[in-house]
Amino acid sequence: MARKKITLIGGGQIGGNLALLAAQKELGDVVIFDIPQSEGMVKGKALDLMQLGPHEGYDSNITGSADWNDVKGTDVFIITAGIPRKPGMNREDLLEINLGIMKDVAKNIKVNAPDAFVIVISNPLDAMVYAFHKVSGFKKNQVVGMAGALDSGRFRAFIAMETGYSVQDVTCMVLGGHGDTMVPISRLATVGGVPVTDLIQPERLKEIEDRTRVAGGEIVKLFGNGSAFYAPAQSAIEMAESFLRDKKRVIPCASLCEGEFGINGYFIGVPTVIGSGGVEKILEFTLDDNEKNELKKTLTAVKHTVAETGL
Ligand code: A3D
Repeated sequence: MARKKITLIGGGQIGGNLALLAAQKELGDVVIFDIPQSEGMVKGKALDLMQLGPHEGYDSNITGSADWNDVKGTDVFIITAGIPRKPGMNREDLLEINLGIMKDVAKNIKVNAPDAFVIVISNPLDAMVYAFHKVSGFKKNQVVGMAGALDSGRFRAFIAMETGYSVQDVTCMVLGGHGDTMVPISRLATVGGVPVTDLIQPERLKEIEDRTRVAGGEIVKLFGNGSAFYAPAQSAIEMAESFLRDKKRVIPCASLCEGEFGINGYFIGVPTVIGSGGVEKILEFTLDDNEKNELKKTLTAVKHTVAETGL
């Protein structure tokens, strides 16, 4: 069977880690694509990763490029093109610059790989994935945003840090927009099947939820120059792997809702089945009144950012 082709649009902090993880998991051959001014940087990263192959034992072919012709035949794109946050910025502050970039990327992907599956990471995420979908005209199952996977992972990490139990046994989901209004569903979080609400006092759990909501900003502040990249890269790779290997994993992703959870016409974080058909299904479940209210609030925030795209 021919190898799959994974193209990373943007070869910066997240892009470089995506390439490493894709190769380590032998998901396929990897193209790291960036603007002409960064062509040397992505070609260098690609060569460096080829030279890691003998140590790690992968046979993935990794190349760097600034030529859209090289993305032809791509099975899955992961888009990080754009600029990241600096301290004091919220994700919405990136909108103007990243929207222009996303429009250009969407047009070029549409021309060169119209059947590919596309995972968007660039911020502000909910608006960027919306913009990609609008400009490309791709089917809704072909386009998804990575945010809930990361936000849920952060919530899991904090619960493991609090309880001292293995993070492997912590399950939970964070729904809604990728911003301070995101909705950690603590009611359904468990450690090895034991409800987290029986393990952590309500006030402390509330603090952990609050930390989860601003976890990206906590790292931005520490870095002073850029945003998180290790966990975001791994989160997107899990989504790409589920698509390429038809795993049908259920991951909170920014998917286009058409009536699910009472939401219509917006990409927002909901439990999503990812398989060879791309976004195969959104799993709806009954929310309690508080969760419904929180979801309404986060939808309002997402609508506001999407409106600013003018699309
Ligand atoms: P960075 O290291 O700056 O990499 C971005 C790369 O995009 C740079 O190499 C740019 O040269 C490149 N680029 C710019 N314009 C284009 C273009 N038109 N075509 C191709 N490449 C281009 O940033 P990063 O990797 O740290 O972050 C990338 C994006 O992900 C930012 O917008 C972050 O805010 C976002 N991000 C999202 C999450 C989510 O959970 C959604 C988490 C972390 C970061």
